[in-house]
Amino acid sequence: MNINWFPGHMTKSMRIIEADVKSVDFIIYVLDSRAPYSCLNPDFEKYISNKPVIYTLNKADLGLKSRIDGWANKLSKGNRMAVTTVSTASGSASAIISSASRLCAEKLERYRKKGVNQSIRGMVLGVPNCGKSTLINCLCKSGKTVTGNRAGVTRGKQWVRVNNYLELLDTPGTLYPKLVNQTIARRLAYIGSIKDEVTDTLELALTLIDELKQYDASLIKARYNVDTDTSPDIILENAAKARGCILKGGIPDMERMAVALLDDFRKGRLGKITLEKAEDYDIRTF
Ligand SMILES: Nc1nc2c(ncn2[C@@H]2O[C@H](COP(=O)(O)OP(=O)(O)OP(=O)(O)O)[C@@H](O)[C@H]2O)c(=O)[nH]1
Ligand SMILES: [Mg+2]
Repeated sequence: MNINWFPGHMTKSMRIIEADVKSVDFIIYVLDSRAPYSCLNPDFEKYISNKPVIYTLNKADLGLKSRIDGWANKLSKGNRMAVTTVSTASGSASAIISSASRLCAEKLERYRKKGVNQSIRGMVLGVPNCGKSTLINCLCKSGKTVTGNRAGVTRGKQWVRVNNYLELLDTPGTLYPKLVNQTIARRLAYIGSIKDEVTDTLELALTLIDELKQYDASLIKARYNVDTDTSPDIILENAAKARGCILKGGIPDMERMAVALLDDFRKGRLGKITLEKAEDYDIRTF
């Protein structure tokens, strides 16, 4: 399976980002805490250039705290800082608003001294489905943007006022034109940033089992009550049998079990999982 997904609307999104980035004071770069490295889009770097960045390790409720903290430390450098968020719950907003105020303190002070009523403006970026629109709704405590549990919900840009001195631009999730690294592509698919229709669900579930075996096999054993000292296809087959996912004639329904396993991972039913460890990656983009 070779995963690639860069539909026409993403080319349009990149153009929106390129055009509007010039008029913003800072960037909120949303990452999914389950695979932060895979969410770092190298194509964003040329647009961000020297703008201050708030990395948001979102969906922290689904990730492993120690690894998320490792990423927060690694990504906080110079005029880039990182915060951990759960956008679906209240309580994440204040960290982002205070980070934005800190990063743009000089500008806010200048506006205050001049007595002008002008807002600082931020652009919210990230791969599809990482929670950009949900984060904006969390910040302004209302459902001003449309959200949804699939990739590609936001299709155009939308300015949203958060408070009397902060405005944010929601952008459509964007990937990179060529996903050369298929490990990254698969991880983006596990977390729902690549739509299921362009992947082979069975193959994806098998590679996820392989990753989870290396990550912590006990999570699979605990969820499906199967022996994990064997190959991913036997694990999936045994999980199907244990779950009663059986076709006519007693054959395990591998396709249905694959869908169930991916759903379990996405909803956090396999436990708190962050597949990537900050120490293993060299971030050379800044
Ligand atoms: N568990 C959990 N789910 C979240 C969190 N943030 C967002 N979600 C869910 O993730 C899904 C995607 O959220 P969106 O805000 O639509 O994502 P997006 O990045 O705007 O997606 P696109 O517009 O497609 O690029 C929704 O089902 C949200 O409820 C979070 O912190 N934790
Ligand atoms: Mg959106």
